Amino acid sequence: MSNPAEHYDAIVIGSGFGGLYALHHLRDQLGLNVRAFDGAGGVGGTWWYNRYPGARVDAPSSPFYAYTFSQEMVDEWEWTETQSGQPTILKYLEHFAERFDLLKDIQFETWVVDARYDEAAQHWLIETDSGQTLSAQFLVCAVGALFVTNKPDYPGIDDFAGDCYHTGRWPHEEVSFSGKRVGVIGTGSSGIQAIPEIAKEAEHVTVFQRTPQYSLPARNRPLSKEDLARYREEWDDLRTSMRRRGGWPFSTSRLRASEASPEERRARYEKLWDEGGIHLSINSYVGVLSDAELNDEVSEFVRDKIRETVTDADTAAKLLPDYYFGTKRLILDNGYFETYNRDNVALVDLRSEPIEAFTAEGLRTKNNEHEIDVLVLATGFDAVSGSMLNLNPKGRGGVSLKEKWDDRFDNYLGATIAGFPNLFMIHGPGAPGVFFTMPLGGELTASWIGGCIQHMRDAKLGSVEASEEAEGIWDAEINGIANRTLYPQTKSWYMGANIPGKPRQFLGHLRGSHYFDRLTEVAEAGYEGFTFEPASGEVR
Ligand code: N01
Repeated sequence: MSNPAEHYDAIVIGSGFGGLYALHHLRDQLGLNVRAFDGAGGVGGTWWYNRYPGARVDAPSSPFYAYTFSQEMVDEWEWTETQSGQPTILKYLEHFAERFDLLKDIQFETWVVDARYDEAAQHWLIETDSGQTLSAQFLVCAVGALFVTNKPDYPGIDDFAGDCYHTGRWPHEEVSFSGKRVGVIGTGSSGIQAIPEIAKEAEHVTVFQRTPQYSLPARNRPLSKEDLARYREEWDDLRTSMRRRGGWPFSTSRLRASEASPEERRARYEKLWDEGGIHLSINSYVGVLSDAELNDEVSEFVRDKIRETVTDADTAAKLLPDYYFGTKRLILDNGYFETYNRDNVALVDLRSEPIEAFTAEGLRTKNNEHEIDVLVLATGFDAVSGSMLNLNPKGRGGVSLKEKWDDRFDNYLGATIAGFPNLFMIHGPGAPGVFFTMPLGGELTASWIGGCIQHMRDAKLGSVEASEEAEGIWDAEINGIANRTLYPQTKSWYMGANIPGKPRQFLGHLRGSHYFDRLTEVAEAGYEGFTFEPASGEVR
């Protein structure tokens, strides 16, 4: 790498919720000289890429899936639905970038293709695909927990001659399904949101399902002016409540299932089902995600709903999930199960009828040929670790992240990695990520990173690095939490189980509020678990 012409205090990679806030915080609140890069053509991260039909936030209410730090932003942005669609969220992020004058410091359509730590200079050297070289003392990786797409490697898939779209890389121009026979592979959050919309337009849709899913009615509705006004008025308290209650300002149930009769429990599940959203999960009874017997009861309740909704009994049977409720990402849908009552929708259960091969005209399963014009891959992501490995920074001694994370995604606090000084991650492995509100999680993490940088500036320190011992303790802590639940018993992207050959490790922190308390405690204990080096020269 040639000598960098430009030096910054910090380089931020990514301009989604986390990266944009990191740029704002480090530049405008700490006064650092910051440059940001994004390979996309605009801000938005996940919301820039995932523009498939039906893409919509699955948060309980849009005002809480937003930045929380600025009362002015809360006051001026008019959310109109409880669960906003992708175009609205993208507009919101564009508005944020303009309002805080961030665009001038973000270089779009630019991929960081190399990042190496220079131990002597105590800074990172960055190379972009446009041939620029830059340096920065700190590298903030806001590269997205759900960015690297997972494309199935079925024999002949590249021979398919029709159009093929991945939900995570949806084209920016209009995609028309009118008069088309569409095949959709994948029934996670993306597939379940897209299928009802595609079915409204296409001549025929065949859904290829590997694992049936628990999906709850989203019950998206207009957000009343009164609710919005109340949120604005109570914003400070709501924000505190979000921070304390796992990302959302709602209380979770303290009711004990053992103190209610089966009839009372059933009535409660019905009420929560009618309310929609994630209420069945958080507001039924204590322990739904850790008590197998209680979970079985809620699972069966949802299966009954599927049986009631889907008129064809064979199709309904194929749609019944058989793992613990909530241990794969719970999905909020807008008429997903009802879609199977349409004449133009068919379901193929890949567990009994696997895909054998693709042809130019479609695909062949064990028992059938399926001719299709368009293939939609809603097959998810190499989640959380994938985007960091895609960047593959090289730390001390030139050791790459791919080498370090060969068999385990060791890190400290989901935000730092031993051997990679002055590098920070937002939503890294072991951070709460999707188990907390992503925008607030990004804000809190970026603020913690800013605090660490400020601490170093005040003390004239050149580098900060997590210790391997701290990584071990952290690993035990997050897995200890996960192992007290039913999550590890299910094959999911949370466990890395959706990607062949990926190490199996729980990729999130299940107690988001506790996690952010831990970040504070670590800082207050003088950044326990980190080692600092004095600045080797003038900190540039
Ligand atoms: O991806 P997924 P996603 N052959 O991994 C199947 C967030 N999100 O893009 O379950 C056949 O959940 C796979 O099957 P299985 C949210 O956090 C949020 O839908 O692994 N099928 C599964 O059905 C979510 O969890 C929002 O057996 C294959 C599907 O593809 C995360 O993103 C919206 C296959 C992938 O589901 C990822 O969701 C959308 C193969 N070879 C997403 N490989 C909102 O907030 C995979 N599958 C709005």
